[in-house]
Amino acid sequence: MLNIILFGPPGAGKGTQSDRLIKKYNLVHFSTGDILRGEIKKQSKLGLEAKKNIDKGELVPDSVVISMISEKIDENKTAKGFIFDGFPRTTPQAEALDKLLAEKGTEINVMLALEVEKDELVKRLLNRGKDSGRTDDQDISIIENRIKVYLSETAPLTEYYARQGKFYGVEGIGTVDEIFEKLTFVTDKF
Ligand code: B4P
Repeated sequence: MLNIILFGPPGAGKGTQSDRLIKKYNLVHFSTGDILRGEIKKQSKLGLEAKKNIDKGELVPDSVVISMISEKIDENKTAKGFIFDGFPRTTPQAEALDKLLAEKGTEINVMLALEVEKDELVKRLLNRGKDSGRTDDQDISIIENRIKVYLSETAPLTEYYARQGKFYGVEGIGTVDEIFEKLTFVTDKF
């Protein structure tokens, strides 16, 4: 199996590059952001609770996203591999993911971390907010809070995977094709 974590701050290009990686390697895609937005659209209890966090630029509680991912892994027993986009975002999420994959006799092969500076992130997200309808992309103070939460709660995970020898940093500036080429230079080795 090929199991990839696509990592990076909000707006780094995770969703954009995931779409391409899935096609190239025939992987199952798990985007916790997409799953949560689907729940909000359905107005489920989970979605309505998650919306409160998302609209403030905060993370949704670990227990909620961990059980979502656990269910999705169970539903995809014959997958060739998984791409985790926007998950894990905290140390408890990373520990839970290691455990879930170990139970299936597999593990994360690589964390690909897209590196983009703050001004560019804000520009991309505000730009997407013009037509995406995403409430978390339309307000600069919410975007700044998402970046702040990323730096304090999520960025330390690079150390977690570096200790396992699985961390690869990739510059996320340039065209979508150029960045994809840099990512697949790493993933083609697995
Ligand atoms: P996500 O949906 O994961 O959203 P994101 O961080 O904004 O990244 P996304 O993948 O959508 O954007 P991308 O960088 O591709 O999370 C949303 C919220 O859900 C979180 O804030 C949190 O509240 C909650 N959540 C999700 N997962 C969670 C978890 N595990 N735990 C707790 N809470 C969780 O693209 C951004 C823009 O840049 C796009 O418009 C794109 O077109 C553009 N772009 C991409 N590549 C570009 C390039 N090379 N050049 C120029 N623009 C580019």
